[in-house]
Amino acid sequence: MATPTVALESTVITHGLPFPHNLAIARLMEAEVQQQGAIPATIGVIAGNIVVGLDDAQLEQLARSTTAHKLSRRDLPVALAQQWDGGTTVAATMAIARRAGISVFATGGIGGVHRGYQHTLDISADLTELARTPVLVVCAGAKAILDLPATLEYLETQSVPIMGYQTDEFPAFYSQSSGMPIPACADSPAEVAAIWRAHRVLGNEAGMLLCVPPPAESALPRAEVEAAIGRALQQAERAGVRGPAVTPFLLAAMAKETHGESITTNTALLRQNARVAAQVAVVISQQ
Ligand code: PSU
Ligand code: MN
Repeated sequence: MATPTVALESTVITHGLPFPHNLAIARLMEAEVQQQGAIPATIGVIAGNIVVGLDDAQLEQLARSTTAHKLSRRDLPVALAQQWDGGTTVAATMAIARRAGISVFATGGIGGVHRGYQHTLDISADLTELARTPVLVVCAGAKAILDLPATLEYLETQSVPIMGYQTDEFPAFYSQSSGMPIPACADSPAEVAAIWRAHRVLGNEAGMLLCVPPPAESALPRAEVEAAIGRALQQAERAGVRGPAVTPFLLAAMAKETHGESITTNTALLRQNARVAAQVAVVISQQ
């Protein structure tokens, strides 16, 4: 029996949430995984070394750092050669997890197709990674700041299976529903594990998405979130933010616009996703 292990990303620590929330949530996610009898492996880069399973001092170092880089998959070669510290995105974490033999990964919201992509061509490398790297990603959907219908279309084109966890609707990260259906629903960790197993038996090399809605008690109403996103997007436009800076800028703007409520929601869903991922990893390890 393989040891159940859950990969965790670190861009959410370096660029997704402010200190000290980021450090607290990194520790809470690890604890959730452990409580289910699985091993947490938070992945990041320290002084040019890829670390699979950051220790507590390394977690704190990244959480406090104001100079750590946001590392997507394409940034890893430079980070290694030039001895950077950095938080790995979903894309980079998936690629590293696969090499380490870890097939289950928990995050908050994946990156996706940005609103206005017709003009910017801004499509997260998380999506291309999902198309080619067989890792099961447990998330609360894609971040609501994105173009969710376009993100779903992209995943369909790339043949990435997507399931709702006890829901048949695509969650909208801060809110439980987006109004968009997803084609499959899994009701238990065992059901998720069975679908994952079939995916791999078929020889599919894509990743797979398990979408868990944020916990009801901390989810935000969609109308309120949409209004805040509108204001956050305007601020990004005015500030001329482009490229990898867009997502961190919008997440920070959302925290301000919701008076910190988005951080509470983000924390709750990250914990929940870590727990569900660990439950699935335990079943997979018994197969
Ligand atoms: N989800 C969160 N907070 C985050 C991110 C996701 O709740 O900070 C990060 C992830 O690491 C994701 C990245 O891979 O944002 C996407 O960035 P981009 O849109 O630039 O690809
Ligand atoms: Mn981008």
